[in-house]
Amino acid sequence: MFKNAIVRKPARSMVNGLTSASLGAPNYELACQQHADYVQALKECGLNVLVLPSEESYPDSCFVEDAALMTPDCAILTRPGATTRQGEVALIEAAVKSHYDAVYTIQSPDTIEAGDIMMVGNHYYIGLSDRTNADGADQMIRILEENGMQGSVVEMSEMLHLKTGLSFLENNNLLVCGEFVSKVEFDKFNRLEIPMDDAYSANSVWINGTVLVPAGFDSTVEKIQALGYQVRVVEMSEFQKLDGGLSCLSLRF
Ligand code: CIR
Repeated sequence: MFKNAIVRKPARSMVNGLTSASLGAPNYELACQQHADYVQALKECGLNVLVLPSEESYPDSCFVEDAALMTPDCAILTRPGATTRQGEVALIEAAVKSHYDAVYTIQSPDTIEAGDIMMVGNHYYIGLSDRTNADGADQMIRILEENGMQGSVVEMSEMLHLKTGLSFLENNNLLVCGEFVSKVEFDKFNRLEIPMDDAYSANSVWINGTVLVPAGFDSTVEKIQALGYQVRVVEMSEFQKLDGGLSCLSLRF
């Protein structure tokens, strides 16, 4: 069960955020409304939500998930592979330290973004993406092992982050999309395949028995409900324009 979440309000500068999508610039006012509803959804799932102020110097800073990994035993501040995002780590450090005694930091020059890390119980799958390199993953795995957890790497070549195309919904259920559909690493899971047309909804988030799903993906909602989960739909259009999914907007622990 998760008890807490940390989020950061979007900055007006989000219009200059990194993206590979061709969906146009986000509308800031609408993004703020969607963000407020996202916070409401986290609260409905029983979380205490710490809402950090917007940070204009960092257009992607609302995507807090990438700057830290929160485990039950310790937190690890990352070192993003996107150089324009590296300063986000210092910005979130105090909030992370306010919740954890043990806080580690990934050291330069290695890089890792926590959007590439999927927690499955005590095990952490780490995608080797354009943002996360093998040395960054090794550092992370060493820290996890020192703290009684394990990690393993997943080769990837198409998606932005590991969790862009994968979501663990607990009870062995895993949403899989695109390059992850046929990966042997995930054979042991009950895989729910998300077709490429619905790829954005492969980033859904399990929180205490409820699954947050982005609006507009009815067939994903039906698949998840058929497994017995409650679903809470969240409008995400303005964050999708920046390649940001539901998981990216919060740290949950
Ligand atoms: C970026 O490209 O870094 C942001 N525009 C989106 C980050 C999405 N984060 C995530 O998937 N964990």
